[in-house]
Amino acid sequence: MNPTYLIVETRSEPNIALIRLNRPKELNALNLELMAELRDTLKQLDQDDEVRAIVITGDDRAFAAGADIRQMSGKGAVDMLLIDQFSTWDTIKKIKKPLIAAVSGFALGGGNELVMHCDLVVASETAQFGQPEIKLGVIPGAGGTQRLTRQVGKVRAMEMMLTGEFISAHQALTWGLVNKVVPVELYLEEALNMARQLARQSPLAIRLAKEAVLKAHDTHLAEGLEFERKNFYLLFAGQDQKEGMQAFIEKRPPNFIGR
Ligand code: DAK
Repeated sequence: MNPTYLIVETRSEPNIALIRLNRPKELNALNLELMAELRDTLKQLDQDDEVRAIVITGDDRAFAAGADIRQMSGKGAVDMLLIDQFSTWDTIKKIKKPLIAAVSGFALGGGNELVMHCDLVVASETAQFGQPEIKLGVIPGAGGTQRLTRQVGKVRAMEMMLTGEFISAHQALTWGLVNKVVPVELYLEEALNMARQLARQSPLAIRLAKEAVLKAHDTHLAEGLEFERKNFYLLFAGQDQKEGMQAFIEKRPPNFIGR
């Protein structure tokens, strides 16, 4: 497999794989093709006995600025249903090896949801986290309403999802979204250090520990996700989603009408 939108390094260090999201001009926006490559790469690494920990990163300017708005803007509810991106995210959710996010710059929308699919998070001091979907006339679609609320609590999740404002790396640390904040020159190295530490442990114990922590975190999550999915599709049947996304593309403020 030769990915177009990822750079995958498995050979530079024993037992550690590094995946770089690689659409720098689009701030690593997660188009369908990138997500498919990420899913397939993670599945492959999960089956590789040599790999014991996986680091996912972007670049200094952006981890990922969310799903690709241009690709999504013209879609209707039925298109979204047929594309069924949820199965891709479900596969990522089921990866057994530990995933470490090394985040610098923007981690927004689906980008922040991807961070929340990881098990440990190292942020640079320049990282910004947000769920700005509300500004596009939609809501998070990859589990954000459920996972963010579990991680930071109701009022903080409400603040992020209803205002769409970003939070800083230090705020994310205080709110429990990230493990560590380090200077921008160090975030990747720090994430790799964490990966090295995990790679020294028993892979089986790591796998079962991850599974058990996720069990505590995810109980009743399935029901919440179903609920979020229905609401997400519903918004693609309306006009505000079209307006919100078109306004972004045309670089103008949206005019929402509530229909
Ligand atoms: N999609 C497409 N292009 C994007 C993008 C995005 N999300 N974010 C940035 N870009 C592009 C910009 O359009 C611009 O392209 P050009 O105009 O140069 O061609 C380029 O990246 C650089 O961006 P800016 O010029 O805007 O850079 P600034 O530094 O001024 O601003 C920004 C950076 C991150 C504040 C701004 O770009 C921004 O607000 N971006 C959008 C952030 C956003 O709204 N993200 C949420 C997207 S919705 C699902 C799973 C997941 C999702 C949905 C469904 N299922 C499983 C069904 C997720 C949804 C989302 O994430």
